[in-house]
Amino acid sequence: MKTALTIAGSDPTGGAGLQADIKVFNQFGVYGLSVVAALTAQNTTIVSSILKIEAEFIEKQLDTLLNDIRPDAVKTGMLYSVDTIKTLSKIIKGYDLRNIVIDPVTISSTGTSLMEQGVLDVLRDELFPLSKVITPNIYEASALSGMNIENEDDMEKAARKLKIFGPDTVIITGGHLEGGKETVEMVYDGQTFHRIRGRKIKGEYHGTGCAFSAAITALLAKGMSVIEAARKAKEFIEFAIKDAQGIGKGMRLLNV
Ligand code: PXL
Repeated sequence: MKTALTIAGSDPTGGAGLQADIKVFNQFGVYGLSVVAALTAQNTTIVSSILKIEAEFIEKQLDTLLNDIRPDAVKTGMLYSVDTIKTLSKIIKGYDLRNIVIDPVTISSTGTSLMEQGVLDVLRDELFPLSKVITPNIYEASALSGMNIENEDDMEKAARKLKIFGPDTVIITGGHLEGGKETVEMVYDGQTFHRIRGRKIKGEYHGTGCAFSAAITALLAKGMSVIEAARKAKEFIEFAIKDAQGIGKGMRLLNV
Protein backbone atom coordinates (compact mmCIF):
# COMPACT_ATOMS: atom_id res chain seq x y z
CA MET A 1 0.00 0.00 0.00
CA LYS A 2 1.24 3.51 -0.78
CA THR A 3 1.95 5.74 2.20
CA ALA A 4 1.89 9.50 2.81
CA LEU A 5 3.27 11.33 5.82
CA THR A 6 1.91 14.60 7.19
CA ILE A 7 4.06 16.74 9.48
CA ALA A 8 1.58 19.26 10.83
CA GLY A 9 -0.31 20.72 13.74
CA SER A 10 -3.19 19.06 15.56
CA ASP A 11 -6.66 20.58 15.08
CA PRO A 12 -9.17 19.03 17.52
CA THR A 13 -12.08 19.87 15.18
CA GLY A 14 -10.57 17.59 12.55
CA GLY A 15 -11.42 20.17 9.90
CA ALA A 16 -7.81 21.15 9.33
CA GLY A 17 -4.37 20.08 10.49
CA LEU A 18 -3.04 16.56 10.61
CA GLN A 19 -6.43 15.03 11.40
CA ALA A 20 -7.84 16.37 8.12
CA ASP A 21 -4.73 15.25 6.25
CA ILE A 22 -5.05 11.67 7.45
CA LYS A 23 -8.74 11.59 6.51
CA VAL A 24 -7.93 12.84 3.02
CA PHE A 25 -5.11 10.32 2.56
CA ASN A 26 -7.57 7.62 3.54
CA GLN A 27 -10.15 8.87 0.99
CA PHE A 28 -7.57 8.31 -1.74
CA GLY A 29 -6.67 4.85 -0.53
CA VAL A 30 -3.26 5.96 0.74
CA TYR A 31 -2.06 4.92 4.18
CA GLY A 32 -1.67 7.99 6.42
CA LEU A 33 1.34 8.54 8.68
CA SER A 34 1.59 11.60 10.95
CA VAL A 35 4.15 13.47 12.98
CA VAL A 36 2.76 16.14 15.30
CA ALA A 37 4.59 19.46 14.93
CA ALA A 38 2.40 21.62 17.22
CA LEU A 39 -0.79 21.37 19.25
CA THR A 40 -3.69 23.79 19.09
CA ALA A 41 -6.70 24.26 21.33
CA GLN A 42 -9.42 25.35 18.93
CA ASN A 43 -13.01 25.05 17.85
CA THR A 44 -14.90 26.33 14.82
CA THR A 45 -14.78 29.93 16.08
CA ILE A 46 -11.38 30.40 17.73
CA VAL A 47 -7.84 29.14 18.26
CA SER A 48 -7.49 29.72 22.00
CA SER A 49 -4.01 28.35 22.57
CA ILE A 50 -0.96 26.84 20.86
CA LEU A 51 1.52 24.47 22.44
CA LYS A 52 4.91 24.32 20.79
CA ILE A 53 6.61 20.95 20.45
CA GLU A 54 10.39 21.04 20.80
CA ALA A 55 12.26 20.43 17.56
CA GLU A 56 14.27 17.64 19.21
CA PHE A 57 11.09 15.69 19.86
CA ILE A 58 9.86 16.25 16.32
CA GLU A 59 13.20 14.91 15.14
CA LYS A 60 12.78 11.90 17.43
CA GLN A 61 9.33 11.18 15.97
CA LEU A 62 10.67 11.45 12.43
CA ASP A 63 13.84 9.41 13.00
CA THR A 64 11.93 6.61 14.67
CA LEU A 65 9.26 6.49 11.99
CA LEU A 66 11.59 6.87 9.02
CA ASN A 67 13.98 4.21 10.25
CA ASP A 68 11.08 1.83 9.74
CA ILE A 69 8.87 3.20 6.96
CA ARG A 70 9.75 5.19 3.85
CA PRO A 71 6.74 7.33 2.84
CA ASP A 72 5.89 7.69 -0.86
CA ALA A 73 5.04 11.36 -0.32
CA VAL A 74 5.29 13.91 2.50
CA LYS A 75 3.35 17.07 3.27
CA THR A 76 3.99 19.79 5.79
CA GLY A 77 1.36 22.02 7.37
CA MET A 78 1.59 24.09 10.55
CA LEU A 79 5.25 23.79 11.58
CA TYR A 80 5.14 26.75 13.94
CA SER A 81 8.84 27.24 14.77
CA VAL A 82 12.05 28.13 12.99
CA ASP A 83 13.87 25.31 14.81
CA THR A 84 11.33 22.78 13.54
CA ILE A 85 11.79 23.90 9.96
CA LYS A 86 15.58 23.65 10.21
CA THR A 87 15.28 20.16 11.69
CA LEU A 88 12.92 19.14 8.94
CA SER A 89 15.25 20.38 6.25
CA LYS A 90 18.02 18.22 7.74
CA ILE A 91 15.73 15.17 7.91
CA ILE A 92 14.46 15.56 4.33
CA LYS A 93 18.04 15.70 3.05
CA GLY A 94 19.31 12.96 5.39
CA TYR A 95 16.61 10.46 4.40
CA ASP A 96 16.47 11.72 0.81
CA LEU A 97 12.69 12.09 1.05
CA ARG A 98 10.83 12.72 -2.22
CA ASN A 99 7.46 14.09 -3.29
CA ILE A 100 7.52 16.87 -0.71
CA VAL A 101 4.46 19.13 -0.61
CA ILE A 102 4.80 22.32 1.43
CA ASP A 103 1.59 24.04 2.54
CA PRO A 104 3.03 27.24 4.05
CA VAL A 105 0.46 27.63 6.82
CA THR A 106 0.55 31.11 8.35
CA ILE A 107 -2.76 31.91 10.03
CA SER A 108 -5.84 29.95 10.99
CA SER A 109 -9.07 30.50 9.10
CA THR A 110 -10.32 32.19 12.28
CA GLY A 111 -7.44 34.70 12.12
CA THR A 112 -4.81 33.49 14.62
CA SER A 113 -1.13 33.33 13.68
CA LEU A 114 0.08 29.72 13.52
CA MET A 115 3.79 30.56 13.34
CA GLU A 116 6.59 32.22 15.24
CA GLN A 117 8.40 35.29 13.98
CA GLY A 118 10.83 34.47 11.16
CA VAL A 119 9.12 31.27 10.02
CA LEU A 120 8.25 32.46 6.52
CA ASP A 121 11.83 33.37 5.61
CA VAL A 122 13.22 30.04 6.79
CA LEU A 123 10.41 28.11 5.13
CA ARG A 124 11.15 29.85 1.84
CA ASP A 125 14.93 29.48 2.09
CA GLU A 126 15.25 25.98 3.60
CA LEU A 127 12.20 23.98 2.55
CA PHE A 128 11.12 25.42 -0.81
CA PRO A 129 14.32 24.19 -2.54
CA LEU A 130 13.56 20.64 -1.38
CA SER A 131 9.92 20.62 -2.45
CA LYS A 132 8.03 19.20 -5.38
CA VAL A 133 5.06 21.48 -4.79
CA ILE A 134 4.22 24.50 -2.66
CA THR A 135 0.58 25.43 -2.15
CA PRO A 136 0.27 28.95 -0.69
CA ASN A 137 -3.09 30.72 -0.75
CA ILE A 138 -3.11 34.34 -1.91
CA TYR A 139 -2.38 35.73 1.58
CA GLU A 140 0.53 33.35 2.09
CA ALA A 141 1.82 33.96 -1.44
CA SER A 142 1.61 37.73 -0.85
CA ALA A 143 3.61 37.48 2.38
CA LEU A 144 6.18 35.13 0.82
CA SER A 145 6.67 37.11 -2.39
CA GLY A 146 6.42 40.58 -0.84
CA MET A 147 3.70 41.72 -3.23
CA ASN A 148 -0.01 42.32 -2.95
CA ILE A 149 -2.11 39.82 -4.93
CA GLU A 150 -5.42 41.18 -6.17
CA ASN A 151 -6.00 39.40 -9.49
CA GLU A 152 -4.81 36.62 -11.79
CA ASP A 153 -1.97 38.70 -13.25
CA ASP A 154 -0.66 39.24 -9.72
CA MET A 155 -0.94 35.50 -9.07
CA GLU A 156 1.27 34.85 -12.11
CA LYS A 157 3.84 37.40 -10.98
CA ALA A 158 3.94 36.00 -7.44
CA ALA A 159 4.24 32.44 -8.79
CA ARG A 160 7.26 33.48 -10.87
CA LYS A 161 8.87 35.06 -7.81
CA LEU A 162 8.25 32.01 -5.59
CA LYS A 163 9.54 29.61 -8.26
CA ILE A 164 12.97 31.25 -7.89
CA PHE A 165 13.23 29.84 -4.35
CA GLY A 166 13.42 26.34 -5.79
CA PRO A 167 10.15 24.38 -5.69
CA ASP A 168 9.51 22.25 -8.79
CA THR A 169 5.98 23.60 -9.04
CA VAL A 170 4.17 26.54 -7.45
CA ILE A 171 0.40 26.30 -6.96
CA ILE A 172 -1.24 29.47 -5.67
CA THR A 173 -4.80 28.80 -4.57
CA GLY A 174 -7.14 31.64 -5.47
CA GLY A 175 -10.22 30.82 -3.43
CA HIS A 176 -9.79 33.97 -1.33
CA LEU A 177 -9.59 36.38 -4.30
CA GLU A 178 -12.35 39.00 -4.13
CA GLY A 179 -15.17 39.06 -6.66
CA GLY A 180 -16.18 36.86 -9.56
CA LYS A 181 -18.09 33.61 -9.75
CA GLU A 182 -15.06 31.46 -10.45
CA THR A 183 -12.07 30.34 -8.46
CA VAL A 184 -8.70 29.77 -10.03
CA GLU A 185 -5.71 27.73 -8.92
CA MET A 186 -2.55 29.02 -10.62
CA VAL A 187 -0.06 26.23 -11.36
CA TYR A 188 3.44 27.23 -12.51
CA ASP A 189 6.21 24.73 -13.26
CA GLY A 190 8.76 27.26 -14.47
CA GLN A 191 7.64 27.01 -18.11
CA THR A 192 3.87 26.90 -18.33
CA PHE A 193 1.03 28.45 -16.37
CA HIS A 194 -1.98 26.19 -15.94
CA ARG A 195 -5.16 27.72 -14.57
CA ILE A 196 -7.50 25.25 -12.90
CA ARG A 197 -10.91 26.86 -12.78
CA GLY A 198 -13.89 26.04 -10.66
CA ARG A 199 -17.14 27.53 -9.43
CA LYS A 200 -16.92 29.73 -6.34
CA ILE A 201 -19.02 28.39 -3.51
CA LYS A 202 -20.28 31.00 -1.06
CA GLY A 203 -19.40 30.82 2.61
CA GLU A 204 -16.50 30.37 5.00
CA TYR A 205 -14.94 26.94 5.28
CA HIS A 206 -12.30 25.58 7.59
CA GLY A 207 -9.60 23.29 6.23
CA THR A 208 -9.75 23.84 2.48
CA GLY A 209 -6.00 24.51 2.20
CA CYS A 210 -5.07 21.46 4.25
CA ALA A 211 -7.41 19.18 2.31
CA PHE A 212 -6.25 20.47 -1.09
CA SER A 213 -2.55 19.95 -0.32
CA ALA A 214 -3.23 16.59 1.34
CA ALA A 215 -5.11 15.40 -1.76
CA ILE A 216 -2.18 16.41 -3.97
CA THR A 217 0.20 14.57 -1.61
CA ALA A 218 -1.88 11.38 -1.72
CA LEU A 219 -2.02 11.48 -5.51
CA LEU A 220 1.73 12.07 -5.79
CA ALA A 221 2.22 9.06 -3.52
CA LYS A 222 0.23 7.08 -6.08
CA GLY A 223 2.53 8.25 -8.86
CA MET A 224 0.38 10.88 -10.54
CA SER A 225 1.94 13.97 -12.19
CA VAL A 226 1.65 17.27 -10.35
CA ILE A 227 -0.77 18.86 -12.81
CA GLU A 228 -3.06 15.81 -12.86
CA ALA A 229 -2.90 15.63 -9.07
CA ALA A 230 -3.80 19.32 -8.81
CA ARG A 231 -6.82 18.90 -11.13
CA LYS A 232 -8.09 15.89 -9.21
CA ALA A 233 -7.46 17.60 -5.86
CA LYS A 234 -9.50 20.58 -7.02
CA GLU A 235 -12.44 18.33 -7.96
CA PHE A 236 -12.17 16.61 -4.61
CA ILE A 237 -12.15 19.86 -2.68
CA GLU A 238 -15.20 21.19 -4.53
CA PHE A 239 -17.19 18.14 -3.49
CA ALA A 240 -15.94 18.45 0.09
CA ILE A 241 -16.94 22.14 0.25
CA LYS A 242 -20.41 21.45 -1.15
CA ASP A 243 -20.83 18.79 1.53
CA ALA A 244 -19.37 20.91 4.39
CA GLN A 245 -20.93 20.38 7.79
CA GLY A 246 -22.15 23.06 10.22
CA ILE A 247 -21.25 20.96 13.22
CA GLY A 248 -20.04 23.81 15.46
CA LYS A 249 -21.14 27.41 16.00
CA GLY A 250 -18.60 28.94 13.61
CA MET A 251 -17.03 27.97 10.32
CA ARG A 252 -18.31 24.98 8.44
CA LEU A 253 -16.02 21.96 8.43
CA LEU A 254 -15.11 20.14 5.26
CA ASN A 255 -16.56 16.68 5.15
CA VAL A 256 -13.52 14.73 4.00
O1 PXL B 1 -5.85 25.74 7.82
C1 PXL B 1 -4.62 25.92 8.33
C2 PXL B 1 -4.38 25.13 9.57
C3 PXL B 1 -3.39 24.21 9.59
N1 PXL B 1 -3.07 23.46 10.68
C4 PXL B 1 -3.74 23.62 11.81
C5 PXL B 1 -4.77 24.53 11.88
C6 PXL B 1 -5.11 25.31 10.73
C7 PXL B 1 -6.19 26.26 10.79
O2 PXL B 1 -6.82 26.52 11.75
O3 PXL B 1 -5.43 24.66 13.01
C8 PXL B 1 -3.38 22.80 13.00
